[in-house]
Amino acid sequence: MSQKFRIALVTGATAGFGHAIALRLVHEGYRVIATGRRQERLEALAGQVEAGRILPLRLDMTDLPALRALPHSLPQEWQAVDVLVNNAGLALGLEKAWQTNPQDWETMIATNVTGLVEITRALLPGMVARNSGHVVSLGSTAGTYPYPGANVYGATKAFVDQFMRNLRSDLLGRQVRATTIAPGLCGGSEFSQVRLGDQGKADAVYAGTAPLLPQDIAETVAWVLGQPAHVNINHVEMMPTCQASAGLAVDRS
Ligand code: NDP
Ligand code: 8X3
Repeated sequence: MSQKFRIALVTGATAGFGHAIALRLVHEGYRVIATGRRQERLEALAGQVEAGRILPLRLDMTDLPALRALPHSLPQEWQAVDVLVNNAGLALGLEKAWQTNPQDWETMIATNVTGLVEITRALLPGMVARNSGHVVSLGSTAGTYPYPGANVYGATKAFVDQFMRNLRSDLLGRQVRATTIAPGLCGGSEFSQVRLGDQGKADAVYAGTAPLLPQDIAETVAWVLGQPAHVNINHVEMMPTCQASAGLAVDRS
């Protein structure tokens, strides 16, 4: 395969944002390593584009040995990853903190925090050695604005944002960029179905709204990556026009 295309690795490319980002980055001229647990979806994604432009890679973000084996476990011609899009992640439940399943908290932390930092740690040395690269991570408005039931999910996204800001500090003086994209309400993905475990409840989240869509996130990723080399977009917060913060809550009981 020709080396003329830059290489991006997109986690969570089997659905939602990651699927749209992978396709958009192929359109932008990248070769894309598309990861997730559902191999058949990755194969189908690769089948949507010219042969050799997407490498489907089954990768569980909680499998620390597999994450730590990167990039050397990749085919040689795919090892020089220029762009890492840390997109894989999930919310589980909307219960009050004391009513949650502790295992759900562990899963969110393992995926959204531990998996994200481990894959970043695995791929950063190559970017630093080449003095070229960009890490883009999906945060969330839930990392900034608290709401009932967001407990650990929102905290994982606050972690992502601060981790990325700290990366920027470490990377000062290197041509390796770091960005967080923090969307609000976004439909067209499996996020709410995974969170609530029920398609009807998931559909109700978006009823009567015009939410962000995965293509909007993919567009933002492409914009962030397409900035001139001297520009680092630190943090992008985006909401649909139908959403805004609603002020502080007061108990009057
Ligand atoms: P989806 O549920 O549609 O997609 C989530 C992706 O993450 C899937 O490809 C899934 O792949 C992957 N994933 C989940 N767990 C693992 C795991 N253990 N190992 C590997 N891959 C995993 O959600 P979205 O596209 O909506 O969300 C993408 C990101 O954006 C998440 O980080 C989410 O928190 C964030 N976000 C979402 C918002 C929204 O409203 N939708 C708003 C703000 C941020 P598979 O199951 O095949 O492994
Ligand atoms: C997803 C957005 O508001 O459901 O991160 O937490 S929200």
